Amino acid sequence: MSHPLVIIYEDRLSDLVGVKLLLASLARFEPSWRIRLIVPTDVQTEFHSFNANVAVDRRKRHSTGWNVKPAVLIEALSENDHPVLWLDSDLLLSAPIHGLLEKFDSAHLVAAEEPLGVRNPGSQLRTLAWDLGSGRHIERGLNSCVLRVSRAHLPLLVAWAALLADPVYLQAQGRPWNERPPWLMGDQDPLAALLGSNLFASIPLGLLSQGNDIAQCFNEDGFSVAARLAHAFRPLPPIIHAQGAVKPWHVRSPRSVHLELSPYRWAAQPFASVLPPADRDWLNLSSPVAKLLNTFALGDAALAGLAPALWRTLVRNAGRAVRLVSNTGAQHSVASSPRTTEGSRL
Ligand SMILES: [Mn+2]
Repeated sequence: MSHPLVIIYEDRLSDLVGVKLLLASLARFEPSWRIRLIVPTDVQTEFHSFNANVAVDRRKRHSTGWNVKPAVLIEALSENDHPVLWLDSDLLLSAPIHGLLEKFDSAHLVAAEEPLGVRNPGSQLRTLAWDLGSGRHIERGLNSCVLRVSRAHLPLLVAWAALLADPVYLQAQGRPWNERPPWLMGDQDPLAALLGSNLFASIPLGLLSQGNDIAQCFNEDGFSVAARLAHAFRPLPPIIHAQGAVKPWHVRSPRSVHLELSPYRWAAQPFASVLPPADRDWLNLSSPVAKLLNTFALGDAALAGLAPALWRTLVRNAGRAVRLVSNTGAQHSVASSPRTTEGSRL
């Protein structure tokens, strides 16, 4: 398969740190890949200095943020019959990834798995909530931080763009996270709905495995306890994702310990020189707790954050058990009283 055209998009000036690091890591590990960097801002950064293969596109698109994904993929596929690879700007490579992608032929849509702990994973709930006929159930949560597509996927991408323009979806995007239903959280939920539907169930899916292929650094345990133990004193997964609204380079005081100890910070170290000195503070540990945990872990990228990951996993599982018990209680009381209301649509 030919090299993919990489697409990176960022419209937030405060997050160009991630873009620079991703470009530098691509230059090191995938030096022959062409890159289209879409930055609809008037920032004057010389992106070529981080990666000679980058073509900068400053045009504004109709959508912004992650909702731009299908539109810019369709654009690139219409120009040329080559595979196109979307990479979130909060990704970083720690090794070459062409071998990972070449495991899947061009009929496959390649995406990443969500971290294990996310609530309500799987496509079925999303497919049904969007009123699409179910064609298959994809059990693992789907994360669209990496997406490799080809022209075979154009009808899917057109349908995805339509769902991302749906007023119900757009309205939900304006609400806080905890008020959005699982099928309207972000761009990847309508995509999972479509891939699980009978319209697109025949598209073979190549999922990059969380923990092995990609470290999903989401909260404390997105890069899980098991994955951290498996990578102890070994190289990190080849793709590192600084997943979530707060990024390791967002300098806030006090910083969360897990952000200080994010494997992303380790993976960023070799590329520190692409950042101006004022943007490098976050690359140093600052809190006594982070320094202590790092010392105990002998400076290992996977192990330094093990204690916070373990803590978060325990708390999450305890919360799940409590919800299970209280739901069972609620079901008992509903069963013993006359039904007065219709169940809501999912
Ligand atoms: Mn991301």
